[in-house]
Amino acid sequence: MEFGTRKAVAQLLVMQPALSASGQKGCGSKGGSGKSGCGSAAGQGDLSPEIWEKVKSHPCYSEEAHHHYARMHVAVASACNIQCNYCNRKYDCSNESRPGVVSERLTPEQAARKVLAVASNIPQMTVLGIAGPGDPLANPEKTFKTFELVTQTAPDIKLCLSTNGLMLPEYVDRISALNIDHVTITINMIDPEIGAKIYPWIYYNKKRYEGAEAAKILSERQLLGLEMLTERGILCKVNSVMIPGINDHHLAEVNKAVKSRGAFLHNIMPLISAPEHGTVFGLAGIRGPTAQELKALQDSCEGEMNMMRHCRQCRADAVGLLGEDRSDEFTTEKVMEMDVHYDLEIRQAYQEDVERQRAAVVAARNEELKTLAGNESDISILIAVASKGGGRINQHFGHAKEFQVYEVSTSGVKFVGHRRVDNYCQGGFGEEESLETVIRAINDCVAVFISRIGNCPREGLLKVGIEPVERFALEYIEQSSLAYFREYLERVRSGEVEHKQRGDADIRQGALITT
Ligand code: CLF
Ligand code: SF4
Repeated sequence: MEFGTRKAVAQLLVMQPALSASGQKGCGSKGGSGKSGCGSAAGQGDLSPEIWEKVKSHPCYSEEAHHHYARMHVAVASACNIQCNYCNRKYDCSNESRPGVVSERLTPEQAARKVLAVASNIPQMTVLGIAGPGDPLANPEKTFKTFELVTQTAPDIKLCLSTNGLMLPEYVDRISALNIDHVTITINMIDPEIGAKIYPWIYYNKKRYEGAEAAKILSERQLLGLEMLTERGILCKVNSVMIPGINDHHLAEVNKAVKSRGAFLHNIMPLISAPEHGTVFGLAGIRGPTAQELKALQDSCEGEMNMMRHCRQCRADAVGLLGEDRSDEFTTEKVMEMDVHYDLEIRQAYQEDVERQRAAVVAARNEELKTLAGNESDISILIAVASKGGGRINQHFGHAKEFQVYEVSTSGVKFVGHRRVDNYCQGGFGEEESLETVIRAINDCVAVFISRIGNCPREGLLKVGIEPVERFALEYIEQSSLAYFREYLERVRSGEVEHKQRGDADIRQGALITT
């Protein structure tokens, strides 16, 4: 490699604090109906080399990858052919992210240029997704044209598509021919009576259908499309929105149905619902699930197949690591003025460094795990972590806009979700109200790991029994969680700490969404 290239990589590493903090951190299953290393299980596990190659740098298909690799969406698909009661695509606010919400709609040409601009500036951006703001397959020409243009100019970028599935069977061959090897289908029901409560209408074959008839057609098309894709070896993820009182008890059946048709991953997401969103569910007062309700459903389905728990329900124009949104840096106006230098060599060199960092995270975690050997206990705890990425505890309490939540027990450590919050530090001052929302969001955790925290929030957290922990600042999350857990068990055994079941926690309504 030329010196100039090495220098460029070094500069990029300096520019990306999330990845460069001195060192370094899958989802997976077989394409068929199997289950293997997902959640925070690291590395290839029992995945075939072919599948591993597809998932290892996809931030949605691998939990481990999401700490290191970014995705971007381009909002080229405006129209939709169905109506979901949790969606209102008229809403457009950059502080608010729900299905279909975007700031700008792009032509395929604008989108392709934006992809190049992002790829040049964010070398860990490995995936281009088209996820809206409507349905990509209700806008097939714009969607496929965008993918074609990107394949020609940035061949190392993985292509990803997210659809409601209504038109999927028609386009499976085109998807396959374009090497789009990741497809998400949102499947919220397999029972048309339940579907009628979620979908007021669909528009199919130039005709509008309503009620259970509409839901029946949609469900048949979704399941047929899923089968056709998996037969062709395309990795499929199924997203399901958990809607308390409507499909929450039905999603276990959906899980079985999609598993039997070869889905790779199931992502059960919380309904995001508030009256100000103007959605049917929001206006009707249908609430989203609590953190414990969501986790219980995900846990119950986990025995059946791999569950995705790190979804950030992103906007249809999101850019960056999951959990961050850098779309403001890449508006059409800014992209048109940017000097774009797409350099495959720089990108590959950067990603090789990421892989080294990632291997170091896994090695540190495995070493720490050994120290728990022989420590049998029924206790498991949740720990909240402030992280900017790279698998490290590298964020100040007051700057965190989300906390990642890990479950730790003597069997190991796994990522179980994230909680979005209003950041505590507003213009240099802490906000009492924000502290309350943070506490409600991580109320089920025994500790919060941060790089730093001020005295006021520290005292507020201690008062409600959440221990703020700074001593692992800049260390690896999983290794530190296991070390803390070992000490916690010792404190419980010595009587210093009484282990109690903690209460439930809120999932913030008004958080991110798309696929
Ligand atoms: Fe985008 Fe979706 Fe592809 Fe990922 S998002 S099209 S699979 S690249 Fe990912 Fe965002 Fe969750 Fe979607 S975190 S909403 S699951
Ligand atoms: Fe269409 Fe997606 Fe909105 Fe449903 S959530 S109405 S599929 S854009």
